[in-house]
Amino acid sequence: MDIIFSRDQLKHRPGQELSDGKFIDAVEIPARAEMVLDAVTKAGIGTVSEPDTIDRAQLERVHDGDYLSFLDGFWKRWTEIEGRSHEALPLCWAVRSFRSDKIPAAIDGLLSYYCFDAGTPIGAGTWSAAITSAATAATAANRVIAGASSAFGLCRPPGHHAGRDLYGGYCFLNNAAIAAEEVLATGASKVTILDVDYHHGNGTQAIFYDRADVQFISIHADPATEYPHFLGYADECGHGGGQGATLNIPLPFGTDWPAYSTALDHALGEIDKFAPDVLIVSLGLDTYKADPISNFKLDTPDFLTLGAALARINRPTVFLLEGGYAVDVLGTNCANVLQGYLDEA
Ligand code: OKP
Ligand code: ZN
Repeated sequence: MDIIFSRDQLKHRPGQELSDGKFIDAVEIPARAEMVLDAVTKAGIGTVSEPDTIDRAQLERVHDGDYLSFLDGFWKRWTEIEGRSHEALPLCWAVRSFRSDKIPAAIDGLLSYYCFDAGTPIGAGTWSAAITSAATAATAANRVIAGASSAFGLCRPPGHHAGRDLYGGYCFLNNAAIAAEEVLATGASKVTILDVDYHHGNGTQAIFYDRADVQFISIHADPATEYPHFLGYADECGHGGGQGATLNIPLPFGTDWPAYSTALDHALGEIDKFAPDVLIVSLGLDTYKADPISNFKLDTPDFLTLGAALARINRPTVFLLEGGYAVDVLGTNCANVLQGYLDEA
């Protein structure tokens, strides 16, 4: 299986994030990617190659142009015009009685406008890493389009929380959505994005909510009890032409493999019915029992079983890394999914 990665993706180095009401050391750190790279290489999953460059048109299939320009120019403005050198977080958001149709002029207002949480700092290398992560996803998609039966985009930062003009949840560009549009641009008619990250992929869902050509299925912690809190309930099924093309399977704290496996079987049955040309897996490994910010109970061997189950879909498959913060075991868990897939494929 081709593995795509660039060391430019290590340039995003967040220091601190707000979590449970206090600042903690950021968990979405460069070491995550290095651990995954090391493990997939040692496991013999495949050879690693650099992503192709990604152009603005590929990004604009998913993202708003003003949003992209904001992110692209942010660090220069923050440092050279505002005279700040610390990483940036927003302070207030346009909730309920606030207007959401006004785009502020001030940089702090813009941060609040384009961001939805206080856990996703922007620093000097953030844009470079994010755009390279998106390029990694697009390149992995292109390997499958070119005929490979599978590919792994070692994306970092992750993407599934990022919306058309919204970042948060450690995500800036929606890697899976960019990969899906890449596939559709080559003439494929249907793509499924299966999101197995512990957290609901609110960005991916929102981007494709009214679309019939992209099926979005997510198995995640119940938003009533877990981040991102405001999307991912079972009654969200798509809208308009996309009615029925979104499936959310929220699960309670403490979910272990037997219960997870039942949810997965449900998801796989729906994918079979949809019969996509390509399957994209938003591969979060934060369902692991010792993940520092999560509350499911999957164990390391369960990830082999997960990979094998995905192979039985029997479709060209693009794996894209999302979350997973138990850094020491993250690489092994990720390699297990890919190994389980290859053994079964
Ligand atoms: C990103 B991905 C709760 C802190 C939550 C944000 C989590 C973002 C997860 N104590 N912080 O889906 O893995
Ligand atoms: Zn997650």
